Amino acid sequence: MAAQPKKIIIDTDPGIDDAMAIFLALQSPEVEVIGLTTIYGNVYTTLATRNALHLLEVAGRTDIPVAEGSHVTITKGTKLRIADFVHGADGLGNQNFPPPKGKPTEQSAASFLVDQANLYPGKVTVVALGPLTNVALAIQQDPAFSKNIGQIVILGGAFAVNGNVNPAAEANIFGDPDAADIVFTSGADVLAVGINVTHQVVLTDADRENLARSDGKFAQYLCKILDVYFSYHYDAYSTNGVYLHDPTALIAAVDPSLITYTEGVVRVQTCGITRGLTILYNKQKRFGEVTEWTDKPTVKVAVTVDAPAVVKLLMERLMDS
Ligand SMILES: [Ca+2]
Repeated sequence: MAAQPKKIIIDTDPGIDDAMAIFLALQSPEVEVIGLTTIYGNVYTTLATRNALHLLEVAGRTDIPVAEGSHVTITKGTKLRIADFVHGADGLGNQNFPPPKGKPTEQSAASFLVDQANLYPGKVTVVALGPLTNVALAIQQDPAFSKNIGQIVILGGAFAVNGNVNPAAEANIFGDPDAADIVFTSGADVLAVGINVTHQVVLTDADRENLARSDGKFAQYLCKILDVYFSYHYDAYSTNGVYLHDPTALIAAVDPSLITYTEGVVRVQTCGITRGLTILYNKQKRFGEVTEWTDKPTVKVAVTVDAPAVVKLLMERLMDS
């Protein structure tokens, strides 16, 4: 008998690569999407919610609930960094899609996360594709959350490489470094997929052309929204391809055999010029002094990825009917 699909909740700030990851999840028999929770990042939270509802309507999956997340950081910060210059003002490639018909649940994202973790202890994976405010709020709301949640797969961090907001920080961690530090030190089963890994996974112009020729369920929709994302990458990195950040993290939840990881303690810098920096202590040295990493729980940090296999899986599923 085939294994039961893994229940996942996608915490998301759609976002062009979020859209790819959500569609990929919906096309993957290995996982059952039991909800989307929304967060600011690529757009403000209100628009993230609207886009999440819209994407589920495009997919014909309005049975999946959307719970709206926090509009401010865990420290109640309202000065948010919004990456609309990467994804378009609407977050979805400036396509001016009509507003969705659906509405989010009455429940907040954090309460939804807590409830689902209690309902299915050890069985729910959160795939966090934006700043970690909602997940940190769930940890604060319920002391048992970090034990009850199955795994938290984080797209975030830049482990021993430059960031993508500035040389120190990756965007999702930079969005709420205090929340990220809470999640990394929570004791939950955390797997972080950082840009040291996702920068190895590129969707090329040739892949996009294949997508354009496909009559797969999501192919034409994605080709439309990808233009803005390709333009940004050309301007920022001089490449004719785009990094598959969010889909790679999603695939780490779908098929963990496509990545390898190391284990250690991760702390996040929460202030100063290196705000958002993620530092992994690999436990190879026993420090004489007590440090900020001492006695903190370990997490998993992805180190390698089978990039061709990730792109192949993504393309197959997005071109599927
Ligand atoms: Ca995202």
